[in-house]
Amino acid sequence: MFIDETIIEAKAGNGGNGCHSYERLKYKPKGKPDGGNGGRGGHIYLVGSKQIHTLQDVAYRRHYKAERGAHGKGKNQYGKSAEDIVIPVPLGTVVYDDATGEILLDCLNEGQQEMVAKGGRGGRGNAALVTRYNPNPEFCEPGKEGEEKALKLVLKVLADVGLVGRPNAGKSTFLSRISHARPKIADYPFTTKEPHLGIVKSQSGPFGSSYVVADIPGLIEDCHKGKGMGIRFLRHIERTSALAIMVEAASEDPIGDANVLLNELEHYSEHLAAKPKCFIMTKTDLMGGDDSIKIPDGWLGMSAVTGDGVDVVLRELEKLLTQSPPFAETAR
Ligand SMILES: Nc1nc2c(ncn2[C@@H]2O[C@H](COP(=O)(O)OP(=O)(O)OP(=O)(O)O)[C@@H](O)[C@H]2O)c(=O)[nH]1
Ligand SMILES: [Mg+2]
Repeated sequence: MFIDETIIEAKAGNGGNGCHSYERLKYKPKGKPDGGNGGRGGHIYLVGSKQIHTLQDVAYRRHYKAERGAHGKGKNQYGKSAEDIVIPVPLGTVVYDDATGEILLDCLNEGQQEMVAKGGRGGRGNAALVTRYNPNPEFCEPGKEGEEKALKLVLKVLADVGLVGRPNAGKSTFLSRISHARPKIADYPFTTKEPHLGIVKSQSGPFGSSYVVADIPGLIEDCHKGKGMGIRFLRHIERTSALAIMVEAASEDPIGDANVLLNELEHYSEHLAAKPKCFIMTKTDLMGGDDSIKIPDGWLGMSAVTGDGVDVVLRELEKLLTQSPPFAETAR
């Protein structure tokens, strides 16, 4: 299952207690203080991983608790520090402190790591507490508490181009034509229920040898009010650099339909609606000869089934990508 939002509890380990102890020697009732320090509690880290694509596993476990540090012992033995917990998250995960809303991590790269809950320091044993004025401290410190936080994890997949269209516009068909991605395709609306990413080989390549295209569920009028599948999944094209607005040739009013789509984008965020974009009429193979007049000025036409016009669309997408660098936007 594709899960793109979850709250987890992270509790770092407490520090181990310091030890209160004295050297024991033959014929000497009480030697020098020799209580060791406690060990540090385990930290909790999140780390970006290319291997995972959803928050499902992270959400399933939900509670993460690191061990406490071992207590110090006599004979100046220090307690062992506890193991840290490292939680892998998919690239594109934004981590918020759920209590304050502060962003703790915006995970864009493989291996990018951030401590999200700090383990408590171990308490000092009485050996470490000796001072000139108190050579025999009769006390030791307890370990410090580990941090405890509720973390909100939101996945916003990383893609360069977002496909935007009504259900059935042919978004998934286009993605499967231009990449190895195989999203489900069918002639009923809302076939796509979660984002699919496809890697497209670049033709001109000024920004790299490939780029990523995201296919998301279809948008309908008023989906910002919760109609259809809502607009929550628009977060997955929030960080793209360009959008392809797709309207099928069967549309009575292509410009009106495109405006409905733009309006929904606007409701999500102005920033999203303002991205560089191109307008594409899909399924042109279904138009009769003269109907080509129907393609509005400045739009491109293509058929993902016959392949007609697909190259021109790809060239246009690359042109838009060179105008704005990939992953330009930060988390919101
Ligand atoms: N004739 C023709 N049919 C197409 C073309 N592109 C897509 N279709 C058909 O249109 C229907 C919908 O295509 P999808 O790719 O699933 O559309 P979608 O935009 O991903 O739809 P949702 O996932 O429901 O939002 C399918 O039956 C496709 O076979 C095309 O270029 N020509
Ligand atoms: Mg689809």
